[in-house]
Amino acid sequence: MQPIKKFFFVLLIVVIAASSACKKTITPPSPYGPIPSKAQQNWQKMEYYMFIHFGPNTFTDVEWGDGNEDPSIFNPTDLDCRQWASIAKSAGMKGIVITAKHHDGFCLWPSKYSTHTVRESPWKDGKGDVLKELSEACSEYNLKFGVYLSPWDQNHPSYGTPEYNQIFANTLEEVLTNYGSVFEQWFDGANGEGSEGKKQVYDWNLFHQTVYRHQPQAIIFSDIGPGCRWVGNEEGHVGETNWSRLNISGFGPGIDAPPSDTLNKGNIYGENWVPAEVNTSIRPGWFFSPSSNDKVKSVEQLVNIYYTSVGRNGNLLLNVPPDRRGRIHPNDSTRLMEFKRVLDQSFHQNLSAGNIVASTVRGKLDQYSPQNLLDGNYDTYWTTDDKVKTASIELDLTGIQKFNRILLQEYIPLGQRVVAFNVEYWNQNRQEWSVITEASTIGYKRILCFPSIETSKIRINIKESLACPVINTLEIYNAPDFSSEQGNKEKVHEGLSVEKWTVISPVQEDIKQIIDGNLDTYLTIPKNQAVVIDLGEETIIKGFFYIPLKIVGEANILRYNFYVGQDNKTWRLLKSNALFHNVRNNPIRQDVGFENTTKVRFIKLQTVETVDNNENFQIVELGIIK
Ligand code: FUL
Repeated sequence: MQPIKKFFFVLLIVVIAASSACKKTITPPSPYGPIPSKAQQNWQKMEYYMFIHFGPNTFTDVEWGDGNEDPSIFNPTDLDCRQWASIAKSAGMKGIVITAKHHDGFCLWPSKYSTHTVRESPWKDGKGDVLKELSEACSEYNLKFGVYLSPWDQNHPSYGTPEYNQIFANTLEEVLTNYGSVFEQWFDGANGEGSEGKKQVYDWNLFHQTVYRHQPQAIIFSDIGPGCRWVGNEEGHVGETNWSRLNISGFGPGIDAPPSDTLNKGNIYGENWVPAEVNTSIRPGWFFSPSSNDKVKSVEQLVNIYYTSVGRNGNLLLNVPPDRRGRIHPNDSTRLMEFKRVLDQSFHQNLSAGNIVASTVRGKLDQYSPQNLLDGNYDTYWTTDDKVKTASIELDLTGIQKFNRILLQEYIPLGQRVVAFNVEYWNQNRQEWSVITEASTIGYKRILCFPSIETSKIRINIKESLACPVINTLEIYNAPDFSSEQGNKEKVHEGLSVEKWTVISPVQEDIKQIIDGNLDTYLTIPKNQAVVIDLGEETIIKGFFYIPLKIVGEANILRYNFYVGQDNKTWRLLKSNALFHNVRNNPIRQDVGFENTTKVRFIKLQTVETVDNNENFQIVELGIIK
């Protein structure tokens, strides 16, 4: 080879070697830890969808039916699933999950494995099928369709026997094969008693296999997933720190679930990808009740829930229970539209444009440039070299902007990485950077809320990350302030002359607090002490209420006896060993009606069982319903 040719040959080799070395650094970061399946990625992008609680409880004013309800009570006068779907669509929701079967065992479809179904009801002469109507309405409105099915079944005669698991799997199969594609299978972990106190050991393996056989893409919800997880409360908030990772081995749904706090935050080094789904109701309870028509959550409450769910890396499953006509009540639909308007106003104008630079860019390549944060493309991202765990991005907004929200997204197909970060703004007066807000996790989506600031520059500092940060979106908004006037302040003892009442027992300091109408105070009382109230005069009552302490898992009353009397000696038992429904997970005010009105002077509430068998019980307020 001539020397000159040899020179060019060597040069070529060097260039090829160098460029292939370069190529190494441009490979995307490897996934870190567990990552979401394709189905979980699609599910996460749904963000917000509707829960429908509908069934016998809609007509009986209870939260948990006991399975003895006569199917003839299920008779909606004007059921219209297209109305539900059109409201969900206009509200910006992406799907609907319906309680196909709740704990009372009543099937909203004519199941051949049960005799307690719509077929046995007068609705449409027993020829109706709510699942058929809803699944069709969902496809018409381009919404995804999902199903809630409670394994706990207080009606089915085989509940509590080995045969039941297969029967439940058969009903599952019916639901998953007759109504098209199901995006989410919602399993309630509740595992109470069936008729005659029978208990059931659930065969979760069988249930899961049945789901995956018929709907392989379905996301399975339970306390511990595997598709998505409960957040440990029904109030509408996941943790400010929220890992989509969870350790599930050794745990199970229901009583075997990890502690609520773990479900709320996830596990930083969790072995499985089990993202959070925040389920809550637009009303205090899950089922419709005429008494909650004026207790629909305010726009302010809904907006807060949005920020503590979607804004914290969780999906929002918002329950909107249809009324006895089988339609969504105007109070709920109006509120949903008001809420949607606030969301639209808040997020319609993205202010994140301008010159963006990062302290470091993977391989110094355009492919990973911070410009990707602003391009609206979900699949392009800014990232750094593998060894980098702290970094900053700075956005020059080219002019002063006013804003109060920052939205960030981590590119979760490569796992969840960021542990801590903050946001700073350029303080023009002081000519220095000032911190706006500090936060922990990002995940699929994080929205930070802070008082409006005006500035020309912001900086995001990733302060700790488990692996090199991979961020695909940065958006900035100025959300409007809106009035919080619409809140519903509960009037606890409305229309009653509570000043005439005396709490005779227990004798305890501050005992008056349980009848003072103040929801901010509560008392702890030993379980063996009954609460006795002298109403001061003979009063005609049709029920009573108990307000538990509003904390999940608190030692509230679970089972009770309720007595009335004309004096403080001879008692008439009106409720024996009765259950406050769902009080562990959703400790809201419990209204209990009697069969007949009754004239009384004294009332007595006796605790039989507390949540988690605590020795004491909590009471915020006790009162009567006239
Ligand atoms: C709970 C149930 O017990 C409630 O009734 C409701 O269905 C809620 C969504 O899940 O576990």
